Amino acid sequence: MADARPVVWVSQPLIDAVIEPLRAQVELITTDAVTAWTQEQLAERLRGVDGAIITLNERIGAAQLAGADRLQVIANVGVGYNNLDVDALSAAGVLASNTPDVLTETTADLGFALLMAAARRITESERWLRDGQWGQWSFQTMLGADIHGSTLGILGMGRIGQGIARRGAHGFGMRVLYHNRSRLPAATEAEVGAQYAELDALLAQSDHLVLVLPYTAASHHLINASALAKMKPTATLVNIARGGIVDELALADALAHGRLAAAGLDVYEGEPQVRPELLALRNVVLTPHIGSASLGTRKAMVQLAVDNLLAALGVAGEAPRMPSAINADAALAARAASGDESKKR
Ligand code: 8YV
Repeated sequence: MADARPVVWVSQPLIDAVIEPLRAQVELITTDAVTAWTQEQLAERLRGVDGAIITLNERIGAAQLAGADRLQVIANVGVGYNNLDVDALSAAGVLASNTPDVLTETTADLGFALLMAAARRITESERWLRDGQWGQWSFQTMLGADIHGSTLGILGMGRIGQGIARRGAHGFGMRVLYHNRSRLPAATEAEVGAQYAELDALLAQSDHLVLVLPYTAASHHLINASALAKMKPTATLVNIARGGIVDELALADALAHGRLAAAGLDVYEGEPQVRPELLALRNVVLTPHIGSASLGTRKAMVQLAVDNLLAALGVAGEAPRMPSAINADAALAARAASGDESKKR
Protein backbone atom coordinates (compact mmCIF):
# COMPACT_ATOMS: atom_id res chain seq x y z
CA MET A 1 0.00 0.00 0.00
CA ALA A 2 1.30 3.45 -0.85
CA ASP A 3 2.58 5.57 2.04
CA ALA A 4 -0.02 8.34 2.50
CA ARG A 5 2.14 10.36 4.86
CA PRO A 6 3.56 13.69 3.67
CA VAL A 7 6.95 13.55 2.00
CA VAL A 8 9.59 15.83 3.54
CA TRP A 9 13.04 16.63 2.18
CA VAL A 10 15.89 17.82 4.43
CA SER A 11 18.53 19.60 2.37
CA GLN A 12 21.60 19.12 4.58
CA PRO A 13 22.70 16.92 7.49
CA LEU A 14 21.37 18.83 10.52
CA ILE A 15 20.92 17.39 14.03
CA ASP A 16 19.94 13.70 13.81
CA ALA A 17 18.44 13.62 17.29
CA VAL A 18 15.87 16.19 16.16
CA ILE A 19 15.35 15.08 12.56
CA GLU A 20 15.15 11.29 12.91
CA PRO A 21 11.99 11.22 15.13
CA LEU A 22 10.19 12.86 12.17
CA ARG A 23 10.15 9.43 10.51
CA ALA A 24 7.25 8.49 12.77
CA GLN A 25 5.07 11.13 11.11
CA VAL A 26 6.36 11.75 7.60
CA GLU A 27 8.17 10.00 4.79
CA LEU A 28 11.59 11.51 5.26
CA ILE A 29 14.24 12.08 2.60
CA THR A 30 17.50 13.13 4.24
CA THR A 31 20.86 14.22 2.83
CA ASP A 32 23.88 12.32 4.15
CA ALA A 33 26.67 14.73 3.23
CA VAL A 34 26.91 18.52 3.09
CA THR A 35 25.86 19.33 -0.48
CA ALA A 36 26.13 22.44 -2.65
CA TRP A 37 22.82 22.05 -4.49
CA THR A 38 22.55 23.65 -7.90
CA GLN A 39 19.44 25.64 -8.79
CA GLU A 40 18.28 22.79 -11.04
CA GLN A 41 18.88 20.15 -8.38
CA LEU A 42 16.86 22.17 -5.90
CA ALA A 43 13.95 22.36 -8.34
CA GLU A 44 14.16 18.62 -8.86
CA ARG A 45 14.26 17.90 -5.10
CA LEU A 46 11.21 20.07 -4.41
CA ARG A 47 9.20 18.32 -7.10
CA GLY A 48 7.02 15.68 -5.45
CA VAL A 49 7.58 16.67 -1.83
CA ASP A 50 5.07 18.22 0.57
CA GLY A 51 7.58 20.03 2.73
CA ALA A 52 11.27 20.84 2.98
CA ILE A 53 13.64 21.84 5.76
CA ILE A 54 16.46 23.89 4.29
CA THR A 55 19.41 26.07 5.31
CA LEU A 56 20.59 29.48 4.16
CA ASN A 57 22.72 27.82 1.50
CA GLU A 58 19.64 26.87 -0.52
CA ARG A 59 18.12 29.71 -2.53
CA ILE A 60 14.46 29.19 -3.35
CA GLY A 61 12.67 31.29 -5.96
CA ALA A 62 10.10 30.97 -8.71
CA ALA A 63 12.32 28.70 -10.80
CA GLN A 64 12.71 26.18 -7.98
CA LEU A 65 8.97 26.24 -7.27
CA ALA A 66 7.84 25.84 -10.87
CA GLY A 67 7.26 22.07 -10.75
CA ALA A 68 6.68 21.78 -6.99
CA ASP A 69 2.94 21.22 -7.19
CA ARG A 70 2.62 19.43 -3.85
CA LEU A 71 4.87 21.73 -1.89
CA GLN A 72 3.14 23.24 1.15
CA VAL A 73 5.96 24.48 3.33
CA ILE A 74 9.60 25.54 3.33
CA ALA A 75 11.03 25.59 6.86
CA ASN A 76 14.23 27.65 6.84
CA VAL A 77 16.79 26.88 9.56
CA GLY A 78 17.93 30.43 10.22
CA VAL A 79 16.41 33.69 11.34
CA GLY A 80 17.56 35.55 8.22
CA TYR A 81 15.73 34.44 5.08
CA ASN A 82 17.25 36.45 2.27
CA ASN A 83 17.74 33.04 0.57
CA LEU A 84 13.96 32.88 0.06
CA ASP A 85 11.97 34.76 -2.54
CA VAL A 86 9.01 35.27 -0.20
CA ASP A 87 6.79 36.78 -2.90
CA ALA A 88 7.33 33.76 -5.14
CA LEU A 89 6.60 31.37 -2.27
CA SER A 90 3.43 33.25 -1.34
CA ALA A 91 2.24 33.34 -4.94
CA ALA A 92 2.70 29.58 -5.11
CA GLY A 93 0.73 29.13 -1.88
CA VAL A 94 3.81 27.79 -0.10
CA LEU A 95 4.13 28.64 3.59
CA ALA A 96 7.58 29.67 4.78
CA SER A 97 9.07 29.92 8.26
CA ASN A 98 12.31 30.95 9.97
CA THR A 99 13.88 30.39 13.41
CA PRO A 100 13.83 33.63 15.42
CA ASP A 101 14.36 33.99 19.20
CA VAL A 102 16.08 30.66 19.86
CA LEU A 103 19.38 31.98 18.48
CA THR A 104 19.27 35.54 19.81
CA GLU A 105 21.58 35.25 22.82
CA THR A 106 24.05 32.87 21.17
CA THR A 107 24.44 35.20 18.19
CA ALA A 108 24.76 38.26 20.46
CA ASP A 109 27.53 36.40 22.33
CA LEU A 110 29.40 35.86 19.07
CA GLY A 111 29.00 39.52 18.13
CA PHE A 112 30.57 40.51 21.39
CA ALA A 113 33.33 37.92 21.04
CA LEU A 114 34.24 39.31 17.61
CA LEU A 115 34.15 42.86 18.90
CA MET A 116 36.52 42.06 21.75
CA ALA A 117 38.81 39.92 19.60
CA ALA A 118 39.11 42.65 16.95
CA ALA A 119 39.44 45.64 19.30
CA ARG A 120 41.92 43.88 21.61
CA ARG A 121 43.79 42.19 18.73
CA ILE A 122 43.34 38.70 20.16
CA THR A 123 43.83 36.58 17.05
CA GLU A 124 46.64 38.83 15.78
CA SER A 125 48.38 38.46 19.17
CA GLU A 126 48.02 34.71 19.08
CA ARG A 127 49.51 34.46 15.58
CA TRP A 128 52.41 36.70 16.68
CA LEU A 129 53.06 34.51 19.74
CA ARG A 130 52.88 31.26 17.73
CA ASP A 131 55.23 32.78 15.15
CA GLY A 132 57.86 33.06 17.92
CA GLN A 133 57.86 36.86 17.94
CA TRP A 134 57.46 37.40 21.70
CA GLY A 135 61.18 38.07 21.95
CA GLN A 136 60.48 41.31 20.01
CA TRP A 137 58.10 42.54 22.73
CA SER A 138 57.97 46.26 23.53
CA PHE A 139 55.75 48.35 25.76
CA GLN A 140 53.80 49.28 22.65
CA THR A 141 53.12 45.72 21.53
CA MET A 142 49.53 44.96 20.50
CA LEU A 143 47.96 48.16 21.81
CA GLY A 144 44.25 47.97 21.15
CA ALA A 145 41.09 49.88 21.92
CA ASP A 146 39.14 49.73 25.17
CA ILE A 147 35.71 48.17 25.25
CA HIS A 148 34.60 49.35 28.70
CA GLY A 149 33.49 52.93 28.84
CA SER A 150 33.56 53.36 25.05
CA THR A 151 30.67 54.12 22.69
CA LEU A 152 29.04 51.07 21.12
CA GLY A 153 27.00 51.62 17.96
CA ILE A 154 24.41 49.09 16.84
CA LEU A 155 22.95 49.24 13.35
CA GLY A 156 19.69 47.24 13.29
CA MET A 157 17.92 46.95 16.62
CA GLY A 158 15.95 43.72 16.48
CA ARG A 159 16.27 40.96 19.03
CA ILE A 160 19.99 40.32 18.45
CA GLY A 161 20.80 44.05 18.44
CA GLN A 162 19.03 44.40 21.77
CA GLY A 163 21.02 41.47 23.18
CA ILE A 164 24.24 43.20 22.16
CA ALA A 165 23.05 46.50 23.64
CA ARG A 166 22.36 44.82 27.00
CA ARG A 167 25.80 43.25 27.04
CA GLY A 168 27.46 46.57 26.24
CA ALA A 169 25.44 48.82 28.53
CA HIS A 170 24.98 46.54 31.52
CA GLY A 171 28.11 44.38 31.25
CA PHE A 172 30.78 46.78 30.05
CA GLY A 173 29.51 50.20 31.05
CA MET A 174 29.37 51.34 27.42
CA ARG A 175 27.38 54.25 26.06
CA VAL A 176 25.15 52.49 23.53
CA LEU A 177 23.74 54.21 20.44
CA TYR A 178 21.58 52.51 17.83
CA HIS A 179 19.97 53.22 14.51
CA ASN A 180 17.00 51.28 13.18
CA ARG A 181 14.18 51.74 10.66
CA SER A 182 11.85 52.30 13.58
CA ARG A 183 12.70 53.67 16.97
CA LEU A 184 12.19 51.38 19.98
CA PRO A 185 9.59 52.28 22.63
CA ALA A 186 11.16 54.41 25.37
CA ALA A 187 10.73 51.61 27.92
CA THR A 188 12.69 49.17 25.71
CA GLU A 189 15.43 51.75 25.12
CA ALA A 190 15.73 52.17 28.87
CA GLU A 191 15.75 48.42 29.52
CA VAL A 192 18.48 47.64 26.98
CA GLY A 193 20.38 50.84 27.82
CA ALA A 194 20.50 52.31 24.30
CA GLN A 195 19.78 55.72 22.76
CA TYR A 196 18.53 56.31 19.21
CA ALA A 197 20.84 58.13 16.77
CA GLU A 198 20.62 59.11 13.11
CA LEU A 199 22.81 56.95 10.87
CA ASP A 200 25.49 59.60 10.28
CA ALA A 201 25.74 60.35 14.01
CA LEU A 202 25.99 56.62 14.74
CA LEU A 203 28.83 56.24 12.23
CA ALA A 204 30.67 59.31 13.53
CA GLN A 205 30.33 58.64 17.25
CA SER A 206 30.80 54.87 17.56
CA ASP A 207 34.09 53.53 18.88
CA HIS A 208 32.78 50.09 17.91
CA LEU A 209 29.99 49.50 15.42
CA VAL A 210 28.09 46.20 15.17
CA LEU A 211 25.91 45.41 12.14
CA VAL A 212 22.81 43.35 12.96
CA LEU A 213 20.32 44.51 10.33
CA PRO A 214 18.53 42.34 7.74
CA TYR A 215 20.00 42.13 4.25
CA THR A 216 17.64 43.75 1.73
CA ALA A 217 17.98 45.84 -1.43
CA ALA A 218 18.08 48.91 0.84
CA SER A 219 20.92 47.57 3.02
CA HIS A 220 23.07 46.26 0.12
CA HIS A 221 26.53 47.88 0.53
CA LEU A 222 25.09 50.33 3.05
CA ILE A 223 28.53 50.33 4.66
CA ASN A 224 30.46 51.56 1.63
CA ALA A 225 33.51 53.84 1.24
CA SER A 226 31.51 56.95 2.08
CA ALA A 227 29.98 55.41 5.25
CA LEU A 228 33.39 54.10 6.33
CA ALA A 229 34.87 57.57 5.83
CA LYS A 230 32.41 58.90 8.41
CA MET A 231 33.72 56.48 11.06
CA LYS A 232 36.57 57.19 13.47
CA PRO A 233 39.92 55.88 12.23
CA THR A 234 40.27 54.23 15.66
CA ALA A 235 36.93 52.39 15.33
CA THR A 236 36.13 48.68 15.11
CA LEU A 237 33.48 47.34 12.71
CA VAL A 238 31.75 44.00 13.39
CA ASN A 239 29.43 42.27 10.91
CA ILE A 240 27.32 39.34 12.11
CA ALA A 241 24.38 40.06 9.78
CA ARG A 242 25.01 39.38 6.08
CA GLY A 243 28.13 39.99 4.04
CA GLY A 244 26.38 42.00 1.34
CA ILE A 245 25.69 44.86 3.75
CA VAL A 246 29.38 45.82 3.57
CA ASP A 247 31.37 46.80 0.50
CA GLU A 248 34.22 44.43 1.37
CA LEU A 249 36.75 46.00 -0.98
CA ALA A 250 36.13 49.44 0.55
CA LEU A 251 36.45 47.89 4.01
CA ALA A 252 39.72 46.13 3.16
CA ASP A 253 41.08 49.41 1.75
CA ALA A 254 40.10 51.36 4.89
CA LEU A 255 41.68 48.71 7.14
CA ALA A 256 44.84 48.54 5.06
CA HIS A 257 45.34 52.31 5.07
CA GLY A 258 44.60 53.12 8.71
CA ARG A 259 41.20 54.71 8.08
CA LEU A 260 39.61 52.05 10.32
CA ALA A 261 41.44 50.27 13.15
CA ALA A 262 39.97 46.78 13.05
CA ALA A 263 37.09 44.59 11.94
CA GLY A 264 35.47 41.33 13.00
CA LEU A 265 33.54 39.51 10.30
CA ASP A 266 31.37 36.39 10.57
CA VAL A 267 29.62 36.83 7.21
CA TYR A 268 30.85 37.49 3.66
CA GLU A 269 29.32 38.51 0.39
CA GLY A 270 30.56 35.45 -1.51
CA GLU A 271 30.38 32.82 1.24
CA PRO A 272 32.12 30.39 1.52
CA GLN A 273 34.69 32.41 -0.43
CA VAL A 274 36.51 35.18 1.46
CA ARG A 275 38.17 37.95 -0.50
CA PRO A 276 41.98 37.73 -0.66
CA GLU A 277 42.07 41.45 0.21
CA LEU A 278 40.55 40.58 3.62
CA LEU A 279 42.59 37.41 4.15
CA ALA A 280 45.79 39.43 3.68
CA LEU A 281 45.05 41.83 6.54
CA ARG A 282 46.28 41.37 10.11
CA ASN A 283 43.66 43.70 11.63
CA VAL A 284 40.56 41.71 10.76
CA VAL A 285 39.21 38.73 12.69
CA LEU A 286 37.46 36.27 10.39
CA THR A 287 35.04 33.52 11.46
CA PRO A 288 33.06 31.20 9.12
CA HIS A 289 29.43 32.23 9.80
CA ILE A 290 29.24 30.68 13.27
CA GLY A 291 26.89 33.22 14.89
CA SER A 292 24.33 30.64 16.00
CA ALA A 293 26.79 27.75 16.30
CA SER A 294 26.37 26.38 19.79
CA LEU A 295 25.03 22.86 20.10
CA GLY A 296 22.06 23.87 22.23
CA THR A 297 21.05 26.67 19.88
CA ARG A 298 21.47 24.65 16.70
CA LYS A 299 19.27 21.91 18.22
CA ALA A 300 16.66 24.52 19.14
CA MET A 301 16.77 26.00 15.62
CA VAL A 302 16.18 22.61 13.99
CA GLN A 303 13.41 21.81 16.48
CA LEU A 304 11.69 25.09 15.66
CA ALA A 305 11.96 24.37 11.92
CA VAL A 306 10.43 20.92 12.53
CA ASP A 307 7.60 22.43 14.61
CA ASN A 308 6.86 24.91 11.83
CA LEU A 309 6.93 22.20 9.19
CA LEU A 310 4.60 19.83 11.07
CA ALA A 311 2.15 22.61 11.88
CA ALA A 312 2.05 23.68 8.24
CA LEU A 313 1.49 20.11 7.10
CA GLY A 314 -1.31 19.73 9.59
CA VAL A 315 0.39 16.71 11.09
CA ALA A 316 0.55 18.18 14.57
CA GLY A 317 -2.98 19.52 14.67
CA GLU A 318 -4.90 22.05 12.69
CA ALA A 319 -2.89 23.73 9.96
CA PRO A 320 -1.31 26.15 9.97
CA ARG A 321 -0.53 27.14 13.57
CA MET A 322 3.10 27.71 12.80
CA PRO A 323 5.24 29.15 15.61
CA SER A 324 7.17 31.43 13.26
CA ALA A 325 5.57 31.73 9.85
CA ILE A 326 6.90 34.40 7.48
CA ASN A 327 4.09 34.62 4.93
CA ALA A 328 1.03 32.81 6.33
CA ASP A 329 -1.58 35.38 5.27
CA ALA A 330 -0.25 35.85 1.74
CA ALA A 331 0.33 32.14 1.08
CA LEU A 332 -3.09 31.10 2.38
CA ALA A 333 -4.77 33.88 0.39
CA ALA A 334 -3.06 32.63 -2.77
CA ARG A 335 -4.23 29.09 -2.03
CA ALA A 336 -7.78 30.25 -1.50
CA ALA A 337 -7.71 32.34 -4.68
CA SER A 338 -6.47 29.42 -6.76
CA GLY A 339 -8.91 27.01 -5.11
CA ASP A 340 -6.02 24.62 -4.59
CA GLU A 341 -7.60 22.21 -2.12
CA SER A 342 -4.73 19.77 -2.51
CA LYS A 343 -2.64 21.99 -0.26
CA LYS A 344 -5.24 22.07 2.49
CA ARG A 345 -4.83 19.10 4.76
C1 8YV B 1 22.50 30.36 10.08
C2 8YV B 1 22.10 32.77 10.39
O1 8YV B 1 21.20 29.96 10.22
O2 8YV B 1 20.02 32.46 11.43
C3 8YV B 1 20.67 33.09 10.59
O3 8YV B 1 20.16 34.00 9.91
O4 8YV B 1 22.78 33.46 9.70
C4 8YV B 1 22.71 31.54 11.02
O5 8YV B 1 22.18 31.27 12.26
C5 8YV B 1 23.35 29.20 10.36
O6 8YV B 1 24.64 29.59 10.10
C6 8YV B 1 22.98 27.99 9.52
O7 8YV B 1 23.03 28.27 8.14
